[in-house]
Amino acid sequence: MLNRTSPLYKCLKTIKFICSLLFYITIVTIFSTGCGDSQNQLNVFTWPGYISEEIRSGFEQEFGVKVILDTYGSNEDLLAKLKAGASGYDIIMPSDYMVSKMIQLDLITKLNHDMISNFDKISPDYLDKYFDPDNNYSIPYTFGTAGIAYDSSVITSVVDSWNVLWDKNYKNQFSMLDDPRETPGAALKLLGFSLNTKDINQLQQAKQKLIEQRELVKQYKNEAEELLISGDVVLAHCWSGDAFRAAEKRPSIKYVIPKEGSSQFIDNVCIPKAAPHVQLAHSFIDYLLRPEINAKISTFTMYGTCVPAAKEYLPKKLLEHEYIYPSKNTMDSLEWLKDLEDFTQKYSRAWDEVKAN
Ligand code: SPD
Repeated sequence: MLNRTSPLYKCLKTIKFICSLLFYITIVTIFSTGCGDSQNQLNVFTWPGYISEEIRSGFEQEFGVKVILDTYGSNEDLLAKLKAGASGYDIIMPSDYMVSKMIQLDLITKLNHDMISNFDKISPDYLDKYFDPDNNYSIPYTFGTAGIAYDSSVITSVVDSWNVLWDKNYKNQFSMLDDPRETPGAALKLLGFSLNTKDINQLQQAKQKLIEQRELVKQYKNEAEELLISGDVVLAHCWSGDAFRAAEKRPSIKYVIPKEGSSQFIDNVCIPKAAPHVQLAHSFIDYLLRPEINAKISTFTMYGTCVPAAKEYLPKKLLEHEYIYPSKNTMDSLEWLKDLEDFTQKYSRAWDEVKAN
């Protein structure tokens, strides 16, 4: 038994006190920084297949931070998450019409252009668009189109119209995008209407068309790449990058923009209003705009680069490929999706009814 007055007893007591103090400081630190959330962490909420491991780990190593990726399937899913109060994200990647909606709803932060030294590397072709004139809130990440991918070793007839996705011969052999704007948009285009129509009659016709198609569809899915590569589907309503990536693995896959027209998009990098790491988010945006990094993004996603200097680092096959850079005529035939304000609910309802059938 140790004597309470002995030097050894006093020494052990001091050590015990220091240990308790350290334990207390650790607990306080963890809770005051948000239950384990670190200042050295960037939380990115993006589309699947948009940030490669190389881009993620490159930023982590250079900046000494951790990058956590989470994904969403559609602009509407992203919006719903933010509106429900998700507050931990530092970076999000909404498309054009969703940027304007988020500005209007005050969900995204004004960017500090002084912290984005590579801003002037962006081509003016992708700046000052209708959804964010002056790019106060958004930086273009990639651009692309929606269309039809098909396996030319199976489908030998000409594929040039949305009609092929209503052909009973392909029952259970194709997928459609699972998107409340793109999918009604394809039906609207087939019917000769704008994919931004606010005419309820036209929207009802498109809904009926999609209900009629329902029993033919194998799957509603936004990432058609794997389905096409595995041969699970021989046709897919999809975005251009996903078709191009599938074609890399299965060269008989081709991609076409239907003659009735389709949509084009720019996906953008934005910082949500409640982002915990705003400064780091600006550094990440600046990093993405470095030409050699941007070339890696284009090579990985197979969407177009908005940074002309990145082309120096791109493989030849990605430089002028028609899947990425369609002709001016084709681009002129394409529409941008627009925020339809209150009428958006009618699209969501129509889409829910299609899926429920
Ligand atoms: N695999 C990434 C797909 C990203 C597509 N975003 C397009 C949105 C068009 N409205």
